[in-house]
Amino acid sequence: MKLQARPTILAADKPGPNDDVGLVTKTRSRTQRPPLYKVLILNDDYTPMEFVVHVLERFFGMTHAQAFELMLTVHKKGVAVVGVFSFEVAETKVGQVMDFARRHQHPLQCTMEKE
Ligand code: TYC
Repeated sequence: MKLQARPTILAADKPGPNDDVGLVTKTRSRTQRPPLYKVLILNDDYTPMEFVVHVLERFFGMTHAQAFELMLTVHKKGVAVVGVFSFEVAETKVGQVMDFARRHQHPLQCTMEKE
């Protein structure tokens, strides 16, 4: 017959009255929301209204009616928020609008700012 090796519990391993036994503690860390960025479109005296309407339809998924209304707001007030996006999406949209305006030789300006 074989002798079974038994684990020896040393004094140092034995739980004492102040040890955490059977307690699971969780550190709750608040989940941070990623920052959002407003994309703004600015008025100028030269970009044709229809071009701005087209930009809003093409890059911001607006209907013709929505785009026309927002274009008029920018025309009257000087600036308007086109949408709110993650940094990467906002950056892409600004780039697309600026590139499209430049290619058509219109001075239309589009910027982003942290919300
Ligand atoms: N003010 C321009 C015009 O009278 C039209 C315009 C509207 C230009 C909105 C830019 O973001 C703009 N032709």
